[in-house]
Amino acid sequence: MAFDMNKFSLEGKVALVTGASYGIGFAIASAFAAAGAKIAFNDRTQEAVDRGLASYKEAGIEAHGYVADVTDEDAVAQLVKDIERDLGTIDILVNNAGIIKRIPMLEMSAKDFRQVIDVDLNGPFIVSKAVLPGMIKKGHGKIINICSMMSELGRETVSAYAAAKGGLKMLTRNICSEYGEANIQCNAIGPGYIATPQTAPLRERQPDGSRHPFDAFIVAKTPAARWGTPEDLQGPAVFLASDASDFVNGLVLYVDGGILAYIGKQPQ
Ligand code: NAP
Ligand code: GCO
Repeated sequence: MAFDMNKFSLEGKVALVTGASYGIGFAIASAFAAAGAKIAFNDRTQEAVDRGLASYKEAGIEAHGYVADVTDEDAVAQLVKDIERDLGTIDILVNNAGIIKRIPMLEMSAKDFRQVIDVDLNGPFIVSKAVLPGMIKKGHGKIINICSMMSELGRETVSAYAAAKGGLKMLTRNICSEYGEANIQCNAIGPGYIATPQTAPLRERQPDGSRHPFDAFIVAKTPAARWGTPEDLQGPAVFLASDASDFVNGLVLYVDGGILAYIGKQPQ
């Protein structure tokens, strides 16, 4: 049977990538634009949106930027209205905006814990809830949640982040379960350790010029023997946003250089 490569095209689709003025979101939105999609993104401040718009322009991409905090239901409702007015109904949503607080659990305040859950878990709920009615009416939709290694694994200092990203994995499966019949595919990408501003503190050089111990630890823990780049996530994101993945639903696609497959280096 012949295969139509156009199934990977996003020509004419409207995509909203949250928190995409730089980092992983910017890379995913840029890939969507190359595949033919119209790009909308949001960030919390006008300053961040303006910086993002300048980066898209420099990359030759005509993106539309909006100020909206993903934890604010009214702001998100307005965001979706504005995108519908400017570009049309949203076909593809990437819940990318996220924060992390690396604090040992016994030192973490409930306020800090709640803030991480609010952005990383409540945010995707709020934005998905706002775009789903348009998708259902249109008869199709793709939601891609950005999960983490911490959707599967724990580690010291990231209790709130792990709780949120583990929850986001189950929100992914639940949206699939609840709206699959409406031709909505909700999947997730679970990036491994990716070099972005979020992970910069884990890669800082030591005063003597040597690698940060966590940096060396991650390279040893990754069969690919390197940190990932935002570009590593582009192909998987285009796949999950395209018609080529129409029967893939509720999946977390780990893009981690093999971390989850690996028990770790043997002692020499
Ligand atoms: P990043 O460099 O810190 O970028 C996160 C983006 O989200 C920023 O543009 C940020 O804007 C925005 N944002 C934060 N809070 C927001 C809010 N309440 N409303 C709207 N936008 C908000 O992070 P990244 O490394 O690209 O990560 C992107 C996503 O991938 C996150 O969900 C992260 O948890 C996940 N992830 C990252 C890695 C990694 O290794 N880097 C691995 C797995 C998963 P401001 O700068 O203006 O706050
Ligand atoms: C951490 C990291 C996480 C990871 C990522 C792994 O402190 O463990 O910063 O944010 O980068 O989520 O998938």
